[in-house]
Amino acid sequence: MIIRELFKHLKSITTLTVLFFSLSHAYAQELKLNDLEYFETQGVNVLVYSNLFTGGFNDEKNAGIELIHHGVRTAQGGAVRLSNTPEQWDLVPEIPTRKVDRASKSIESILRYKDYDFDSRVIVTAKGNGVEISVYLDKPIPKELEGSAGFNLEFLPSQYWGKAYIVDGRYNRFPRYVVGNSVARPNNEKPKQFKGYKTYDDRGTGKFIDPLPLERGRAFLLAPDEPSRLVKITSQDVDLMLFDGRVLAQNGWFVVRSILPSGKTGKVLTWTIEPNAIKGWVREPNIGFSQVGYIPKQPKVAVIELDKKDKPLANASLYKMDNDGSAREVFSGKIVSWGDYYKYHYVKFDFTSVTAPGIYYIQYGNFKTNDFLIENSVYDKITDATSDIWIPIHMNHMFVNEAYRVWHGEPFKEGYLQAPPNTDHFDLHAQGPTTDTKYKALELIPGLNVGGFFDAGDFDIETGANISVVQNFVQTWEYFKPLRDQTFVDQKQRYVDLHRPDGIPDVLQFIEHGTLNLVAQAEIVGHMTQTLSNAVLDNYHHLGDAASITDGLPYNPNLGPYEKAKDGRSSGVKDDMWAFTNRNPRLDLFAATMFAASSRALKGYNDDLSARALVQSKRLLKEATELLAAKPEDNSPWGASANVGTNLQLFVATGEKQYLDKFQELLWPALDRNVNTTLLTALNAVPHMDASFKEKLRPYVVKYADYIKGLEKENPYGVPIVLGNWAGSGAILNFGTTICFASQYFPDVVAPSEAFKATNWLFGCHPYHNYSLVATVGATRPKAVFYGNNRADFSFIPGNVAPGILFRKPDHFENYDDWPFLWGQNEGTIAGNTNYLIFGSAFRNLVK
Ligand SMILES: [Ca+2]
Ligand SMILES: [Ca+2]
Ligand SMILES: [Ca+2]
Repeated sequence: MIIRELFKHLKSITTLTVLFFSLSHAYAQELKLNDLEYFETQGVNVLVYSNLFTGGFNDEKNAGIELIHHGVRTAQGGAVRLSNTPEQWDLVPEIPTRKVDRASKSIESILRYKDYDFDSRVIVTAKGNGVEISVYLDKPIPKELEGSAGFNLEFLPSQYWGKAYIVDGRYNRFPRYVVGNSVARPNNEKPKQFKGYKTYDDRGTGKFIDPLPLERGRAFLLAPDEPSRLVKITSQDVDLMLFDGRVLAQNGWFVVRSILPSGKTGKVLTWTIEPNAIKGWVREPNIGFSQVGYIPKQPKVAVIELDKKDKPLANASLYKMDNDGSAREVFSGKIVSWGDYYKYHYVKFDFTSVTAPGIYYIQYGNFKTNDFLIENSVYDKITDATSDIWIPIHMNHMFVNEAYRVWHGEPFKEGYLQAPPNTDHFDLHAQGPTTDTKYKALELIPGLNVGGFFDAGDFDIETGANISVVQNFVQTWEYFKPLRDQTFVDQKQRYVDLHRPDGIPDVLQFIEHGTLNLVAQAEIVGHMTQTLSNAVLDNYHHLGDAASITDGLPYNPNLGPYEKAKDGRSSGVKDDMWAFTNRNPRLDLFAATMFAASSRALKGYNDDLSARALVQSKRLLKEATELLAAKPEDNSPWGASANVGTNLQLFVATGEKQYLDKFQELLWPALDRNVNTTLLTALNAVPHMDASFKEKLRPYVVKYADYIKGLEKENPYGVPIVLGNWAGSGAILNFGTTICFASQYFPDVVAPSEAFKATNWLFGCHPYHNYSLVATVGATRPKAVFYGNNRADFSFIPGNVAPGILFRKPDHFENYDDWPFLWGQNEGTIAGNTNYLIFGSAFRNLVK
C-alpha cells in the first residue's frame, strides 16, 4: 500500500490521471520474453542465466539473474547462494539446465551445489510490470545449509549509494561507505569456500565475520528518488533482508536476500520484482570520438551509438572554439547510417575535411560532446604515463616513491618458499606431484626476491608474462631506441623515484629489472618457475601497500601462529610467498629467447647481467630442446603458434639456420590457418630476412588488408571486437601494431591511416561510453576508475590500459566507470601495458 501511495506521490498528479497513467503505464512497461531469451521492455532488461557462474574466479559479479536498467547493468548474482554477502571465492551454483517456455513466459533453471548435494529450481516468469521469481525444492535443504541457503540478488553500490530506500514504510538511505554491523561466528558455521580456501585471516579467533542486515521486511522500494534506478521487490512468504557486501570485501555489492525455509519442499519462495521503466525513455546518444584528439591530416569519423527507438538526425556539426573563448560552427556534415549491431543502432559523422588546428566539439542535436584538439602533437605523449608511472610502480622488490607519496615499500623481504607438491592455487596455478627442484616443500629458495614486475592488479610474478614483458621492452629498445629518462632506479638501494632522471634510459632499467628476477629463477631453481605467488588466499586479495602483504620475516614453525621471535628476525605468521616450480620446457625455451634478447640489450649497460643472461639462454635452450625432443610433439594450435615466435627469436639470438628453417616450416601453415593472429610475428621477422621472405609474405598482407576492410562490415568501429570474459583492448593493440608494421613494410597494401582505428577505439570511439580506456593519457575524458592495486580508492594508476568494453551475453556491451572491481573490464596487466608501449611507439613512428 505504501508503495502505491509513493508512486502517486512521485508523479504528483491527480488521482484521475494516476489511474489513467498507471493503466497506460502498466501496458507500456509490461515485460516481454524476447527472441534473445530475456525479459524486456524499453529501459528494462531482466536476464535469467544468460551469463553463468563459469569464470575462473567463481563469483565474478557477472552472472545469475541480472537487471540492465536504463542501459546500465545495476543488478546481478540472482541465485540461490549460501551466504549473506557472497565473496569471489564463495561457492557458486552450477546451472546445468535452462528451459525457456514461451507459452508460460518463463525461464526455469536447476541450480546445483555439488559440495552439498543440494539442488533447487528457480523459475522466473513475466508478470505485469516485472517478473516473479520462484524457488522450488524437491528435497528440503541439507541440514548444514539451514539458515545459510537463501535467494540473493545483488545491486551495484555505485549506482545506489546516496539514494533512498523504503522498507515496509521505513525510510533510509544506501550508505556511501560501508559502516555496518557485523557479528563474529564460529568458523564451523561458515559454508565451505572454493576448494577449501579461506578468504579471511581470523587472527586466531576461530571465527568468521557475518554482516548483519541493514533492514528486514516484506516490501522493499529501492531508489524512490531516482526513477531510472527505482525497483520494487516484494516477498510473499519470507522476509527480505538488505546487506552491504563491502563489510567483507571492497568489491561487495548491496544484497537483497531471503533465507530459504528449513524442512520444506515445493515452492518455498516467491519474489516479485518490478524495475521501473521511465515512460518514453530513450538512451542518450553515445558519441564516440578520439578524446586524445586528431592530427590534421588523419581521417576523423565519430561513431554515434543510438537507442533503436531513437530517430537518427540528418546532420551533425563541428564547433571550433575561438581564442576569445567563444565557439562557432565550422562544419556541418551528413549523418550516415551504419546499421544495427547487437542492442543499438549506429551512425557515423565524418569530419575529416576539418584540418585547421584548434579546440573543437561535436554537436549532435541537443547533445554536445566535451572538447578535443586537432593538432599535430596530440599523439606525442601517449605512452609517457605508461612508461614513467605505471611501469615503475609495478616494479617488485623495490621501494617506489613519487614526490611526497610512497606507492609501495619493498615487498617480500623474506623471499619465497618452495610450494609443496600437489597444491592447487587460487590464481589458476598448481604445483604438480614433484617440485622439480632440489628444494624440500616449504624450504626457502634464497635469492628470488629481486627484480620482476607485479602481474596486474595483484602482486605475483607471472613468469610467462614477465618473459613477454622483457621481450616487449627489448623490442621497444631495438626498434625505437627511446632514450627517455624520467625514472631513478637504484638496484643497490632497492629504490625507485618517479620524475627523477638518473642519466640512464628507463627502458634499459626496465629490461634490467625484469631480467634480474628471471635470471635468478634460472640460476637458482635451475629452470623457470611457473609463478612466484601468494601461499594464502587471505593475502592474495590484498589492497594497499605491497610491502605489507607479508610481514617481511621468514616463517618460523617453532613460533605460535601470530608470534614474533624475540630477536625480531622471524615470525609465526604463515604469510610467506611460494614459488611454483614445475618445469615446463616450452616456458624455458621462451625464456631462452628472452635471455638472448635481453643479453643483447644490456651489453654495454650491465655487462655482468648481460653475460649471465646469455649463459642461461644457451643452457635453457639446450636442455629445453632435449626435453621437448623426448616428448611427443605438441600439435595444439597454441603450441604451434608459440613455436613460430620462439623459433624466430632463437634465430635472431643465435643466427643458426636450424631455427630459421623451423621458423619458416611453422610460419607459413600458421599464416594459412589464421593470418590475423600470426601476421605480426611474420612482420617481426622482416628485418632479419631477405627480400624473398618479404615477397612470399606479401599475399598474406593482402589477405590481412581484406580482413581490415571486412571488419568495416562486421561492426561499426571497423576493429576486431572480442566477446569473451576478458574485454578486448589486447586484440586492438595487436591489430594496431600489426597495421603499423604492415604499412611500414607494405605501404602499398595496408594504408597507414588504418592504424587510427585502433587509437580511436582506445581513446574513446567505442560502445557504451566515449571515455579513453587509457588512464590519464592526453585525453579530455579518460576513464576515472581502473582495477589496479589502488582500486579500493576508486582510482587509477596513470598509463594503465583497461581491457575495456566487456560483452555480456546476449547483447550488452559495458564498461563501468564508477565501479573499478570487474577485472575483465578494468584491470591492466604488465604484459598488456608493455604491449601498449610497443603499439604506441610504433604508432607514433608511423604518424611521424
Ligand atoms: Ca596474477
Ligand atoms: Ca632512468
Ligand atoms: Ca613472513
